[in-house]
Amino acid sequence: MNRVLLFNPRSANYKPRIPNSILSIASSIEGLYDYVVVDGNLENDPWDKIHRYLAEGGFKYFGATSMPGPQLKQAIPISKKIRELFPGITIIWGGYFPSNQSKVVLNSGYVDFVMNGPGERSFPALLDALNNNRPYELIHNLIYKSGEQVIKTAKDELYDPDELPALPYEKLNVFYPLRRYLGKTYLGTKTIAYHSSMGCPFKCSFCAVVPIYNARWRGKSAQLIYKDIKYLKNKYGGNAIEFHDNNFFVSEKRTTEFARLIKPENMVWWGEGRIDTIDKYSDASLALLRESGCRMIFFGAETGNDEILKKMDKGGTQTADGIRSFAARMARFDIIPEYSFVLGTPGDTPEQVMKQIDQDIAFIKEIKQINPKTEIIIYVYSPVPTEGSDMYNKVLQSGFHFPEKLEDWISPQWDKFDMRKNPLIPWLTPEMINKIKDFETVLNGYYPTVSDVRLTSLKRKTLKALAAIRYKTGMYWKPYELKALQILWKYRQPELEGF
Ligand code: B12
Repeated sequence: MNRVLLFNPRSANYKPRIPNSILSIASSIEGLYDYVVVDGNLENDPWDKIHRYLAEGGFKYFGATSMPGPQLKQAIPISKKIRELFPGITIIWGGYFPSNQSKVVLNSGYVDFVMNGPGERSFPALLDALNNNRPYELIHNLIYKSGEQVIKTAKDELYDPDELPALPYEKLNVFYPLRRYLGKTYLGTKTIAYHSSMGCPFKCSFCAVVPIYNARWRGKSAQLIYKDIKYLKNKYGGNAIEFHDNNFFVSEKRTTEFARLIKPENMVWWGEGRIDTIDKYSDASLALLRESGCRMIFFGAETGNDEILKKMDKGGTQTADGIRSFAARMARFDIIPEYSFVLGTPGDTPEQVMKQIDQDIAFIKEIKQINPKTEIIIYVYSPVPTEGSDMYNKVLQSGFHFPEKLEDWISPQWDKFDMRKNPLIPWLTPEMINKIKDFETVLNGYYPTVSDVRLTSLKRKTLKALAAIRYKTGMYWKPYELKALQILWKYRQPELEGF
């Protein structure tokens, strides 16, 4: 028997979403292999379930997906235990973390293969090679060890998403009722998580998508997206959509075609896009997006400093002025821009880094003045290995290095690193981190996010009143009173939890 166990480790918010990574992999072996899915987001003790499956026998492969951060807390110990107790099982990891950190993953000794980016073609090809004792060295998108050497095979061209098999929603429903994945969010009571494209056509020097997709993007056609959404709506009652694409809005034609199709369905939707891309959309297109239910769009604004924007390689056309005028333009169409900023990027001296943090704080306040509905997400810069970029070179020069042992990624020191909240970055002093976090607390007090559906209007007003003096005077230092209320009211942060 060649059974396959696919594992989605628990992510930050414990709020289940349709697990698209594992479902895409499942779709590639549908009808070829007997497989089961274990979802850490829906299990109190996923190891218990996994152990019971493996003890049944017949399993030859264990496939896990992982982002950096909390998912590793299950992916690492569980893979390790499987290696100890079931040494005959081949362990394969995929997703953003192992693709970007393949060396440390393979050196652990308990992961045999890493899928480097899309797995829809390479995963079945790998299983086929292993089952038939055939060489796997020529299969694309693979990383493995040969002796002490880490080998990366060639990358496949991006697949045409329209040609990939449909996701096996019905099969997932056998393991976990699909309804449990359609959660309540700011967008609706039954929110569908959907992923409609691969990659991103840009090469921002801080982004983890770049090493994997190398500025390539392909989108599923509007009709097929609509067909899937309609199915999930009719069969399971989905009434809102979160598009999880790295960049949903690359093609105005595709976006507007989708908007026209979805408009009569009365669904609210959200996605991620680029300021300069969407600013090129016509007024008619933007109006159509809003009418079709697009309520909010996530954008990487990053910083108000044009020099840094250039270093970030944002494609050259994103500028501070563009960020400002676009916030105003979105207000005209009643679409909320959700702007994310990366504070604490490397500088030549500590004074320069601090000055930049202050300037970014001032810029964020300016944006809020231009369009108070703008949602602000603040990240502390955490490096990703974008080899060759100026920014990453600067990071390396500062003495920064990633953990050398896989388990170190879940040590208390590192486990928050990729939550972009508490990075171990040489050029950022505790004073700088505190300033960023204190400002964030005050900002979230003065402008609580609309996406927190539990926060009543009374709570909002209380937070705002309490934060007003600090926000207006710039006294962000140690805002314990606000923090206490945010903890008490379980204030949610979209950057960590999604909606
Ligand atoms: C949904 C999502 C979340 C959700 C998870 C929801 C949930 N409850 O499960 C939430 C909001 C919780 C979240 C949180 C975080 N996320 Co997140 N998230 C995503 C997002 C938007 C979609 C993931 C997805 O479903 N993709 C669709 C599938 C089809 O693509 P895929 O995962 O790449 O899978 C393909 C291949 O990678 C491969 N593959 C994947 N898994 C496997 C497994 C096997 C066995 C095989 C063979 C192949 C394989 O094959 C798949 C099909 O081609 C991605 C961005 C993106 N568009 O992918 C970011 C992303 C993965 N997240 C990221 C990060 C950093 C985080 C956070 C750590 C920090 C943050 N603040 O964003 C937190 C904490 C994560 C955690 N571990 O809990 C980064 C990772 C960057 C990096 N440094 O590697 C991404 C890339 C966003 C970004 N551009 O920065 N996230």
